[in-house]
Amino acid sequence: MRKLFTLFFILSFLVSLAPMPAQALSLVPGDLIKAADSSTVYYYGYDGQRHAFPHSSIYFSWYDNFDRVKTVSKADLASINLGKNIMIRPGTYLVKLVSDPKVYAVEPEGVLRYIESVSQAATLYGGAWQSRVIDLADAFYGDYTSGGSFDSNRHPTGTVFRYDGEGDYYVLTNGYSRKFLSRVSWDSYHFSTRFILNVPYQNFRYKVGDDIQQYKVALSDTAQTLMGDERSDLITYSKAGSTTGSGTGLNGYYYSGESFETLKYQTVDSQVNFNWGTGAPNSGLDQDRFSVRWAGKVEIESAKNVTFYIYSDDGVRLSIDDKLVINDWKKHPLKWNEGTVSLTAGFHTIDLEYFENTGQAEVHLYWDSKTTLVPSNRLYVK
Ligand SMILES: [Ca+2]
Repeated sequence: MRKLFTLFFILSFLVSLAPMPAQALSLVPGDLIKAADSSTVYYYGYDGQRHAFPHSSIYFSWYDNFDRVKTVSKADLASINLGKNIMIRPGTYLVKLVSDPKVYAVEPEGVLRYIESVSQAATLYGGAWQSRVIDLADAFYGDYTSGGSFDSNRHPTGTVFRYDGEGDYYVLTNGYSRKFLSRVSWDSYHFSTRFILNVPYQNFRYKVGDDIQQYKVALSDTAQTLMGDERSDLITYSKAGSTTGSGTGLNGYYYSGESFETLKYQTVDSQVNFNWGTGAPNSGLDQDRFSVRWAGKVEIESAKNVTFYIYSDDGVRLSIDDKLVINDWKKHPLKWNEGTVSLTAGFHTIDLEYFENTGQAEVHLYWDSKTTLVPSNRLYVK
């Protein structure tokens, strides 16, 4: 192995001394090239280097066929510096390494994120998720970087998708959906339609990013070597001025009985901010002895400790990501409860339960302070 690396080093060194023939070859960044006597295909990158596709499955995460591959002389090929290997296109295949049972999604620049469970895989990719998985030899592992698991149920950056089979195509970048304004702009990125994911709008409602109107080189750079602003188009994109989400509220389930005995009706409540006095929330319920569950997702803009405050009469329980944060399931007059939880940026499940015994009935959900109601645009029904 050491001998091989030494040889590689010497070759790289010799190659670096050779004159650059790109002009004579009239190659442009983005070209695919191979030598006449070899089957190895290279990508000619924006860094002026050639980058090998180390395996056919990696090639087919980027391209559907070999139509665009140009054949050059062996000498011309050898005179172009050899850069790093091409990695799987972000958001395409899921990867399993031969010696590792985990299944990984691939984000830009070869960041691997493991999928925690079969149910998470099915939520992200549907029942046929296994058809996206390819085996990768351990030898390629060194090209990639481990990025841990997903923070929440979102698709990897680079995923191309449409909502519920609708006509518009989007690419997901850092949690933002960015629409391709035309098929022309779509075609210039040579995204393969094989990887377009149908995303259920009810389960995933991504923040709306800027439409893709002008050519963004980072979205098509197979070698992923760009730096600066162009790189940020792919890696660190965040919509300028965007600080709020696109939520509409939580599912509200209203029951007769203090322990969710009989579901009477269901609605979407834009916030949890109710004072029913001594009355009933709805003509379908009695004024006493009812219970309500609000369920959905809450969106956190950036990772932090979040304190939730609830002002209620009577009892409440609040769970975030199935973990109890507030638990005061008792009869009581109006009072404050609070609980703090460390949350990552993104979406978290929220489940708020409330019951009314008799008399006054009131419940309000705040965060950060006792005067800031959790706004509806951070609350999602799913
Ligand atoms: Ca009461």
